[in-house]
Amino acid sequence: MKEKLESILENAKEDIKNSNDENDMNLIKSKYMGKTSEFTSIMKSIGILSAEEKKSVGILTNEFRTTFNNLFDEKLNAIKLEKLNKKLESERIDITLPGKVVKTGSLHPLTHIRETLEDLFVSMGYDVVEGPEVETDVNCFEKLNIPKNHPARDMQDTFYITDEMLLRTQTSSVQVRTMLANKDKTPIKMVCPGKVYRRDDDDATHSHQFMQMEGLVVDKNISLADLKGTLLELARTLLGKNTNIRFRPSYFGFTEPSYEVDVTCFKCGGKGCPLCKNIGWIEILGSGMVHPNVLRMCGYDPEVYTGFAFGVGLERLAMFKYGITDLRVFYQNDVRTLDNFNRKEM
Ligand code: 2U9
Repeated sequence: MKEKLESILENAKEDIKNSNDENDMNLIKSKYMGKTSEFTSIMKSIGILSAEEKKSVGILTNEFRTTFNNLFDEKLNAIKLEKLNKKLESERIDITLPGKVVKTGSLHPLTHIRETLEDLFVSMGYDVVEGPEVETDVNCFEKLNIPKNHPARDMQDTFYITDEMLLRTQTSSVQVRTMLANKDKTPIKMVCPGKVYRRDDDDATHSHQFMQMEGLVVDKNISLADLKGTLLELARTLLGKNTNIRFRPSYFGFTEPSYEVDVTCFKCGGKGCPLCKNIGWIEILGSGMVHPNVLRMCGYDPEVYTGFAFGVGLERLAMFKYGITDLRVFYQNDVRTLDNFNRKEM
């Protein structure tokens, strides 16, 4: 019996050695361990052996099975590993090949400036409020202390739709609407970005339509110091932390006192250069303390409340910041020009 099993094992070893794939291995398994195999008939015959023979044949068959299974598993694992390696090799990806360049869009410079300012003011607790571009004469002029025949109306040549309706010349009408709608007269902190319209002939520095952002704060005890601190923050956020500001007296019907605000030139730091025309300062916005008449007409008692307001033209800011000399590039939307702003640092 021993010789018999040894001879079967020899054949099995030879077959396993010559096998090349999982199919071969399946055939080998059934040839040596299947129902009709010699080994199975030996196992079946154990039943008729004497107790002593049973014991010795049992040991031999166990040894046979263990050896066969070990050889079989070892070969099957080797075949599987080789197959996997071939598959990995055939699916190999050359990660050093250059990728396809995906062209991404970029923010329009005006959008970038608007969003920067909105983020700053939201971080200081302001609401961002928008309103209609077609406005009433009352909201755009009357409530802002610019009555009919007031010279300020000549300054702002307006697109009138009817005697009473017009294209807004400034976003101030949004603040007027907010103050009038605020029945409880609670404090207000808001910025209003948006398009405004003036009857200008378009050239490198004028446009009949442009972007503004105005701010308004109304509360008890609001002072010029609050306005100064706020505008210094605005200037430093947009133009860098070393920027300084100065106030020059001016006149607007809706504020008293009124100021034009200059920033130290961000090209030369204030020493004087072609950008600031050797002055060291560049005017960027207008501001002031809300006129008592405006507070009253919008429902706030000027004896109790004070406020400050400011307005800034976004094209003008972007032109200085990015060295643009013709504001028409903002509206031509030439992708090549806009691509120039597709940088991380803006
Ligand atoms: C209310 C009260 C006061 C808004 C203000 C300016 C000063 C200003 C200009 C900047 C450049 C317009 O785009 S620009 O030509 N704006 O100088 N705007 S104070 O004052 C307000 C607004 C609303 C109720």
